[in-house]
Amino acid sequence: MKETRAAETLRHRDRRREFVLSVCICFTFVAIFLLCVFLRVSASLRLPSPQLFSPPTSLTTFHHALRVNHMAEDAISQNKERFAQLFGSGDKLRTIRAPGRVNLIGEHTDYNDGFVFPMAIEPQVVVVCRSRKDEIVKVASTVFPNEFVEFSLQKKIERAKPAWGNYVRGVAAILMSAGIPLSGMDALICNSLPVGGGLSSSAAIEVSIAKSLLLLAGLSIENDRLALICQKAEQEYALVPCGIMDQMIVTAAKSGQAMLLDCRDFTKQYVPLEPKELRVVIVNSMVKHNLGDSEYVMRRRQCEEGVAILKREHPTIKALRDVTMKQVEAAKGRMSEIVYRRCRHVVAENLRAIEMAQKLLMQHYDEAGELMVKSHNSLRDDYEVSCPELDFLVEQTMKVKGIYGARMTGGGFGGSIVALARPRSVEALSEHLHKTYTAKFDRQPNVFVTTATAGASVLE
Ligand code: GAF
Repeated sequence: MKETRAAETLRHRDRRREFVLSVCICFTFVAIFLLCVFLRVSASLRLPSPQLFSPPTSLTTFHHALRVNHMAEDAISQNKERFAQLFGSGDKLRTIRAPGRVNLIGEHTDYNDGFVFPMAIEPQVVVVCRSRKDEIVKVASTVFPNEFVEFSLQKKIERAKPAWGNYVRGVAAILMSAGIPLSGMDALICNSLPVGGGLSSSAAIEVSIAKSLLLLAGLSIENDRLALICQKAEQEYALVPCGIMDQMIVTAAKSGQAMLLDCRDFTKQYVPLEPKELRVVIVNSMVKHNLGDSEYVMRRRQCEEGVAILKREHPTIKALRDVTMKQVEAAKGRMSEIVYRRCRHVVAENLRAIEMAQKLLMQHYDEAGELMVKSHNSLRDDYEVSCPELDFLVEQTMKVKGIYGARMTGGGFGGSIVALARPRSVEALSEHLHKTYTAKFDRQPNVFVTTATAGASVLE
């Protein structure tokens, strides 16, 4: 009897111990679960902060069939030979490169003081140059082989033909008017960027020419100032009232990273792109619509009109960057339907740019891709800067397995789309687009993969 009771007490104790143990295990699981939820929520609420950003991931081992060789060593030495044919032999030649750019998201937000999220790409402009003894600047281009641009630094620099020369004239004129003394230069502009492809060949030309002139004058200026000078050159000499995105990314890009830029105060936050998981694919529609420039001017005016209306209710508003969606909705009845849609795009796109940077930082590619598609739809329907070719390319891209997202990129009305893809789906995407786009529009798209490259630099 005594033994049975002792055995029962022991069993009872064992059961109690088991119970306490299971409760402890349950508690531990619940605590781990709650910790995970907390970390996830706090991560998604956090804006990307600079200390979160790791150094550039190594991209040097990445090779792909669709990766084009944008101006390798041998091409540069060929261009040096070409330079010698055009300008004769002489002192040591210098070479300066400036990349093109692709904007991942944040379109038509830069001139609204908003956020953009571009990266520099492999196609680039390389300037081969040498100083002259006189005050003459003489420039040739591989894209326009029979034309020279020539002007004196001692006279007022005016706009003139050929049109591409105004980027060169503008940069020299604005540098000089900023009190920067320049000396004469012979230069050859070599371009592996498609002109009119929406990949910012203009900014690449401006920045590489500015850096060449500065280098030969023995000077250098900091990136933001250089970007602002180049933007002014484009506005005043090419007569394009562009925002600051292109010149900023061309000067300040970092290898392996995209750049979230605040276009109001020029704060930059860099987000590494994980090369093992992600490919950035660019598809050039090979379409350049002429109405691009005039429509761009009109969009800027419509945004200003929206701000003027919103300001009446909220006097602190300076730009659409300061406006919430609630304020846009509340002002709907006081603005034209077009201005309302323009404002709605810019306000939503600003938020998408910040959110996309967070998503890429956290490697949430599906969600980043969804934001890209929303951006495209908004540019197509609300901002009306897309065209049938770009819409078709985005639509077809999204049909291919392994594509996270796609959207038109740049000013619009032609140019390129950008897609984020799983590495294994790139080949299938290229094949699909060549087949379907050619069948529909009777022209071949140009599909290529690019890594994120560094901003403009002196090569030698
Ligand atoms: C063009 C402009 F040059 C940029 O400043 C920007 O406004 C872009 O269109 C649209 O996002 O590239």
